[in-house]
Amino acid sequence: MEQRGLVPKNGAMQQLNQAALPALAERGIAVPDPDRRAQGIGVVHLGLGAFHRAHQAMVFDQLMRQRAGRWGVFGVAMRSTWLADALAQQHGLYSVQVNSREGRSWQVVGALLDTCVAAREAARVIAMIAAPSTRWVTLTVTEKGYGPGLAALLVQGLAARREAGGAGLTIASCDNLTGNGGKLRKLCIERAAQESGALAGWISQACAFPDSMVDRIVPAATPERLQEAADALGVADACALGTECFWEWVIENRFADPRDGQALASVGVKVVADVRPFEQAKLHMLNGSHTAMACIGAVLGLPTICDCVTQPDIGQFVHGLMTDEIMPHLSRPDVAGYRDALLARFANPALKHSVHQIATDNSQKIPQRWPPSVSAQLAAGGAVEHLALAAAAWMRYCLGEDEQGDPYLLSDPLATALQASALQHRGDAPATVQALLGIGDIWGAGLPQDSRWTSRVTHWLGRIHAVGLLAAVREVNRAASPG
Ligand code: CS2
Repeated sequence: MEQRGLVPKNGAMQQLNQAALPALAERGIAVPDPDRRAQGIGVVHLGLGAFHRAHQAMVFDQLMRQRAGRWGVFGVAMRSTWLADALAQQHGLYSVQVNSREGRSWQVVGALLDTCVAAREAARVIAMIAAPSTRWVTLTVTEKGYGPGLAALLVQGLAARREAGGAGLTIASCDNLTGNGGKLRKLCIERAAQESGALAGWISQACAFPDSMVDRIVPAATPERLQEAADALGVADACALGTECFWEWVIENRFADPRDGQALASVGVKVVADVRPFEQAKLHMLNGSHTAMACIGAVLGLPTICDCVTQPDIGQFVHGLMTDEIMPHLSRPDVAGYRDALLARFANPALKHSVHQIATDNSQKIPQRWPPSVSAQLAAGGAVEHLALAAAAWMRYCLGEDEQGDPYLLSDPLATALQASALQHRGDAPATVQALLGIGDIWGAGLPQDSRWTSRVTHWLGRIHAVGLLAAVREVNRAASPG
């Protein structure tokens, strides 16, 4: 979720670009390898949002500093033009503020060597996927991006590559989907098979689609952050970002060029045989709690995740959600330590991570984040009180108005239908639950039929109507730890 036109009020201030780097280095700011452009593009990245730029691009930047192969990035925005154009004006350079408990530091990232917009320049994207110098394609196109448009673009690029006699690629999905590599592989092969069996066969044999778990909290930029960048750098950066110190990338050991695993591991990426334990822990614990807090915060009028988790009742609720209803089904080592680290990350006051940003596309995110834990708890005969309250909070969120009566926009492909349903049944918990919990694309086929689940969601939605959301959160907390 990028914001356009956030230019600091610095009048004639010089802009961040290649010529500004020596002065920045003198200020003690980490700058990219001066020869970065000579290293060449090896990666085509689709989805130029904040997350990629503060995560994979920083890993590639590190590899470029070590001269560990060809990792320069051709950054493709899928639709939005302003960011690709702003980055082009800055020679692909942007700054990242890294916020830890010890303080903040700034770094200029130089992995992006060129940018374009897929909707405007599809032929360039196809040519770059086909270029002999390209070794990887990475993707952060969000949950809703995995459709026919993406498949067509990738398959056209891969067809051109095969026709030119090119080698296979590593194609790494970095979106918050379960089994993201396998999903992308299936999408590409099915699309290719519509054109030619030989092309589908080549993709399945020559290209590698590793599963990936990627993690770093990267809020959308704000005018305040851009101003802080200008103050720290002494130049204007329209593309500056803030993030936390923590980052994690766990990737399946499946590469078109097997040497890439070693290179990635040398800069801190975990290369493993099976990503699932890491992926499940991250999607269910981090993203699952995020979506719960996003709905709760939006309804209560709490603007950020930090505001939510540091409110004692909500903090206790999130702890209980993770401990009682999510953790029993995870196999990541030291999952209690993982929970405690997450709670500390959520409470980072510098991030100011907006609940409305996280609530964007809820209908596309919930399927990966909540139903697997609900089903596992029900199968084990365990409690689902926290998850049911989270689901009820989402339904209350769909009204598009907080408890003070202040309206907000739902930004979701299903927004119109969700809000219409919520408004139609306003105040009627059983009817709301029947309408919103029955959407199979969100909840799957089994859960809407499970009366244990639907009755608990109905109970908590009724309590939200009767006593308000925060009092309902307290009731869940009391029920979970009586006395
Ligand atoms: C968040 C994620 O916006 C959201 O849906 O839950 O972007 C989250 O911050 C990242 O996955 C953290 O790695």
